[in-house]
Amino acid sequence: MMYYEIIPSLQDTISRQQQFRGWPRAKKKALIEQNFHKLQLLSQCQNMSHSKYKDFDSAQSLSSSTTQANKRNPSTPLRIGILGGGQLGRMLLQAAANYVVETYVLENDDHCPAAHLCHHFTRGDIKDFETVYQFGKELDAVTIEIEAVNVEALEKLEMEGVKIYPKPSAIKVIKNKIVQKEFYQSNSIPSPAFIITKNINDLKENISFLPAVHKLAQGGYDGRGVQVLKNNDDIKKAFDAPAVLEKMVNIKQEIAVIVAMDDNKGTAVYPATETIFDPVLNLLDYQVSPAELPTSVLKEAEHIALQVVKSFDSPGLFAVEMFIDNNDKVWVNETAPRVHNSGHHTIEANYCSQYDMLLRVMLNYPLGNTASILPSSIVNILGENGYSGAAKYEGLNEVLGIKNTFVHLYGKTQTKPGRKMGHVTVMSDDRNELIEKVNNIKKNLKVIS
Ligand code: AIR
Repeated sequence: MMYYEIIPSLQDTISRQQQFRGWPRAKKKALIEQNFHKLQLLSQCQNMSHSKYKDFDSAQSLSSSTTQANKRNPSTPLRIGILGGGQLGRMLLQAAANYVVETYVLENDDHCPAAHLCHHFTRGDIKDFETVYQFGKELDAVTIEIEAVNVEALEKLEMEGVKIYPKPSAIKVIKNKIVQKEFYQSNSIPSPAFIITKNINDLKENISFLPAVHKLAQGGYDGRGVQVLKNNDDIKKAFDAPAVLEKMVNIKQEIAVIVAMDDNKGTAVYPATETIFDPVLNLLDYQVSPAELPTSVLKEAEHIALQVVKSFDSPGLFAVEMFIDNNDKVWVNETAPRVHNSGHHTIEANYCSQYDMLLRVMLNYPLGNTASILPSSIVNILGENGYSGAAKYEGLNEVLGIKNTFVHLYGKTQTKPGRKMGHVTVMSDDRNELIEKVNNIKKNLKVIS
């Protein structure tokens, strides 16, 4: 084949060149992949170098039958973007340092916990279409560390060939609690009964549904956007915006199961974690892992968590939060489409951490071993009540003196009551000793200003 068969006219080439300039990296990469043999022939006829496209991994592999994993040259850094730069992004970057990756973070605060751990930091709004699109268009893969992101931009990036973990379709469902509840319903996933309230009047008309939990459809996290409504007196706490009113379940135990799914639908499930929530702040106080529950309950929880992730039909890492009621029935509370607070212990206490696992998924490597090495607990270090301002830590010496204790401070410069400032992992094969240590850590470690 002669080169003029590929490029019919010079004029056409020039206009195509201009057109390509505006294309995202992933789209150019896909075009090269599709036309690799033609490009190779062209290069042979013209004796030109491959330098223009040699940094595209797939251009270095000739076989179209090899898998994506094999096609990727492991020496070429995968450009990974993270939407959000909080503690979850920070811990993901800590794990990313072990791989051949080039990391990019988008967050609107350049002093955020992840800012100085990535190769490239972009200050910008993760909720803004254009900002997210421009950030992602030169990347190979993008993940999220918080749900409040612009999904439409992720959808466009996905269409143009950027790999998004998890798929925007899953983020879209999870991001809106009304849609998430409807999704469980339509996929026969057991989740507490609910009604939708569009505003406060809707809620007042459904008082007979109380006691219930009122969850804001969009934007809530870390206890924000959730209110327990027991009776009429609690109406003042309810949201005057689209929300889910979820029937209260008699909870014996709350647990979370983390599941990773790779591009070929292979899955890895972590042992369940018992999560203990702060009743006032509505956020994780501490957790114990692996959960000590009857085998049949654990099996059921694992089965349901897998059912949830398979229904989302998306590669990535998910944390499925569940309730066990007084009759040992398992209910899905909600799912996070990302690395999760209930999985921090996996950094030290499991063979493969949740962060390492997500990177394996994104890099197309085999999934890791989820087994626990030793039973563990994590205690969330929350900003102390009554203190706001530049963060100061008290009691680090005492806590680090406890055997098998690992401190993670998130580097947030400003503390405020209830803000997640860090966590401590403690490991022991004696469960009573674990709880004793948890109480010790809670008593000693304080974040004040
Ligand atoms: N996060 C995301 N969803 C739930 C939680 N906890 C993490 C993410 C996010 C950070 O909390 O890492 O970036 C935001 O924390 P803060 O304290 O800045 O509100």
